[in-house]
Amino acid sequence: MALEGIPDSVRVPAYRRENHGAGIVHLGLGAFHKAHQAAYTDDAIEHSGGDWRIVGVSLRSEAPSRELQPQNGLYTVIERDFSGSRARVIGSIAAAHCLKTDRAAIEAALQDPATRIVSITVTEKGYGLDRATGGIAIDHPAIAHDLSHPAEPQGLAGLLVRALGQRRAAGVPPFTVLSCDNLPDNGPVLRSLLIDFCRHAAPELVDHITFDVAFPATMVDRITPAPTLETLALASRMTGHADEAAIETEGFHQWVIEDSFPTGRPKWEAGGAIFTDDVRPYEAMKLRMLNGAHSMLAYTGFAAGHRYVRDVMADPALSRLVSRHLYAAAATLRPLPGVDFAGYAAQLEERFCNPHLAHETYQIAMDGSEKITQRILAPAQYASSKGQDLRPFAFATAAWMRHLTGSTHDCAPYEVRDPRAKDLRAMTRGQPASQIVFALRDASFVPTALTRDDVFWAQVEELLHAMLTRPMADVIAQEVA
Ligand code: CS2
Repeated sequence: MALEGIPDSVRVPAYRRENHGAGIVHLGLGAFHKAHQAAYTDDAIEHSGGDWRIVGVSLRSEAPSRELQPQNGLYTVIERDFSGSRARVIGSIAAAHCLKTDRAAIEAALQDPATRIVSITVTEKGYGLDRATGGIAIDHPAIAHDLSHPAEPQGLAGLLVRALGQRRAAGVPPFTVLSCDNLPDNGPVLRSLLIDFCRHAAPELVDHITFDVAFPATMVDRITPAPTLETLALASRMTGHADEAAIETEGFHQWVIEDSFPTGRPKWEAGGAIFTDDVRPYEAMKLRMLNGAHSMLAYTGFAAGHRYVRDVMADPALSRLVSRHLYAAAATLRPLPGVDFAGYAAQLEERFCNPHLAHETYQIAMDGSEKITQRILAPAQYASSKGQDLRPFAFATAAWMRHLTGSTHDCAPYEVRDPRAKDLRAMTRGQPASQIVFALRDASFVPTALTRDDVFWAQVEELLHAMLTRPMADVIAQEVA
């Protein structure tokens, strides 16, 4: 991958990369970061300059740095939607490291006064959050490791706390911590998590993190499937270069950010980012409508034999369930000035139908125990408190539980990918619906008020019984009849 010889049809950075230093360390160098924050940062540098390039860090996998390093950080983003495919080469990544192999370089970047922002996409399970307390989950592997090995952290909390402590000791102002994961109130949640981590590991930093470090909240959105060999082949056809790090994504992108950056930030508005005082209503809308419908259609669609989201949307009965879910989720939201939820729902349905995105239901079905609370159970609890229709949420919850059994209606086994997979499979495999609901309704990720709603759990049990005893297609057909 190089910028020479790229056809005019492909957009390339209109700035000299070497003239712009790094100002951001990003933790979680996956496809989503490459499609989202790195593209916004590319726009910002192109538009307004600045030393804002990104040092990308992967905490576990060696693949991202192995792919990006030989390409000098360059890679292709292919945007695909109804209007066709467009390729763009992103120049904002200055370096790519893996914590396993490049710890010294990563620590140096985190301590560098030039680093003013540390942004994060480590997915929900990367935080080590105890949902019931808002503090650290002591049994989370990275949290447990980092508490006992503070000088060699492997996880998010350990790395951030160590770096913030070292900066403070050296008299370097703290960086701004920018969570870009699909968690409600992601900035404040991460701040509370780090404060709790410090109480155990570094009590002298509690006040510093409480009062001196900014944790702006964000809502991030861009549907980005895991890249495949076809993605790489398409990138090479479009750019004329081999590209091991290419990704594909949709044309749509959205970023709503709380404007709290004491040490400055790139001009992300150039890429369309919206700055606001209160991200929460946007986050709730996105998590409950987009991600909630995504989870529902992933569990249901996977069980019905649909590999991709676009196949789900081509199934008339299932796509009606998607509409029903979006409508019910919208009813749990506070009005958001300037946003029409019906229009947002229609736009989501169109995005889910994108014929060029191969977004696997199995991918979205991953890590359900980390997603189900904010996507399905929190809106269900709201609907329950207002006497609203609970059925769509009960349906989604039952479909998730059905997924946890790890076996299709035809008894084909599949892997349940979830940090709690072992326990969840043990609770569900071979059990009747009543037993599964009994075991899961009091789990730590179920909002307390919802655990008491017998009507909701009776609906979940009835639907789960149907899903365990009949083909999913029949259950869906009956549900929309
Ligand atoms: C998806 C999200 O995999 C999932 O759980 O729901 O990754 C979704 O595609 C993004 O949040 C879209 O912005």
